[in-house]
Amino acid sequence: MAKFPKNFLWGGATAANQVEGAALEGGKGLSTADVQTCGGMSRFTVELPGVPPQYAEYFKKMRYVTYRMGEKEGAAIALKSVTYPKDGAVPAQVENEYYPTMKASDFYHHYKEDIALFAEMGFKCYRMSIAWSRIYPTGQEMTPNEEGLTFYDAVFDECRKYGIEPIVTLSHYETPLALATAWNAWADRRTIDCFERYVHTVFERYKDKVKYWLTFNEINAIVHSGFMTAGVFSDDPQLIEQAAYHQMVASARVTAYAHRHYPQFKIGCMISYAPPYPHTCNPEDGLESVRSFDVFTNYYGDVMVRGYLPEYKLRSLERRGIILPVQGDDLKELQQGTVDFVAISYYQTSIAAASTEGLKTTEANLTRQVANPYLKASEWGWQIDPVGLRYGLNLLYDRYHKPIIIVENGLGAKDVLETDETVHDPYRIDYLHQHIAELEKAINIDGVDVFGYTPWGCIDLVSCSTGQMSKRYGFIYVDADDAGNGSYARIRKDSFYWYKQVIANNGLPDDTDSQK
Ligand code: BGP
Repeated sequence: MAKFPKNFLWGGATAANQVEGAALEGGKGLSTADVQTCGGMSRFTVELPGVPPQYAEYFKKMRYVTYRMGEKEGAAIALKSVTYPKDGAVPAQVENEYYPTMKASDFYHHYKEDIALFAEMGFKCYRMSIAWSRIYPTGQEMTPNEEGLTFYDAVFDECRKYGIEPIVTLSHYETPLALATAWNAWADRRTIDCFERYVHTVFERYKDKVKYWLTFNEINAIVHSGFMTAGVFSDDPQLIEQAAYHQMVASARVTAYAHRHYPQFKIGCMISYAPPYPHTCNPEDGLESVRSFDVFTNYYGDVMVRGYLPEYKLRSLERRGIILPVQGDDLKELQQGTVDFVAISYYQTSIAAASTEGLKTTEANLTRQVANPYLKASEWGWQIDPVGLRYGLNLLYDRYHKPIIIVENGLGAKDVLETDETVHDPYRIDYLHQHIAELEKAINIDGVDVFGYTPWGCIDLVSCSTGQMSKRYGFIYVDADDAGNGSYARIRKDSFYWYKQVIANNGLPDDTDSQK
């Protein structure tokens, strides 16, 4: 089996809110993630109007956002903004609800042990995020929280000790909650200033410890959940579009700033990548495939990589009566703040159909979509498409010709901890094996410039869509259940030893390849 490029960045990925816990320790303020429940465990019931009963069951298992409205308390489905109350509701923690991010995997207290385990696997890099509310608890302070800064100093030092390159997301699905309750966070332009203040602080503080930065995690996911991604507790398309726009202006601004002040930095954007196949060769399906890819995915990359607002988007906004809050030098800033590389999450492809009536659907990352009859699915209904990774990488590289890093990919599954403290996860090894094999072809056969691969949730953590611990992705098992019970001990799964071999071999080892 051909090898990967020399210095290829093998590693793993996590996000602060899903792994750290200690949500109110060390001076941290609550974030938007900390008012989200664990799927299926809430005392509230949220109806999703117009959804057939077989799917309604699925949505009930998703995470809720709890809120207060005067004397009343309630909940909405985090990933379904149509369930958000119309007016006057304030997202908040309420009595008798369990919020899994408060403890998560307790990385805050275990980081030394966890990074040592990453090093044992041979990680070359670790993709993680900084919790903004650990540095600026409400987002509006003028001076940072020193204890929060010290924590990440310690984390980066620990990584460096083992030669692990940190790849740091500045905003991964968590905005200080106070910004959401004050003015719907990113829907308001003032959040750009707050974000800039935070980013300038961490750039300066960690300039000798961090080289790779990502601005916003899965920035395009905002169409599914304005609250989760941008602190917008509303389904008003005007607010959602302006929040995404503000994030892209902020991304450009901090990217240009980094290029001016820290030329050693490499800044990337991060996009949730689920490239569509046309449902049939009917020209209308083909057209829908181009259209949906542009609207849901390419728009964001086009702005952050190419530096301008594309025509197709401007026309579609115009048709919907939405006005982007373009001000002053924004357009020049977008042009001058283009990124150095493109990061993606890849879990599945999608299907574009001119009409979805009567078509079978399935769950996917953050959404439900038309099912592909050629593919199998995970226990959570996410379809598995390793060839789709090669397909997507080719499309992405053709479009931008920028270096690419895959910062999320992986299989969420229920693992069993055996009495002898082992976890046998051949399904995960198989999934990753197939994706790495296609990635290798994209690099060596197609010439796509991919410089790293960090499978999602390298250590078990809280699921973003469901809030469960039992939806596990890790090479390392964390002994905790959905309600936060357990010893939180770390246990190496079979995939841990397998991935260690992959990294040591800089590619799939011949013996594992011959098993295929
Ligand atoms: C992506 C998010 C991650 C992560 C992953 C897996 O959308 O960027 O934060 O959680 O999906 O999703 P889930 O946890 O819902 O299985």
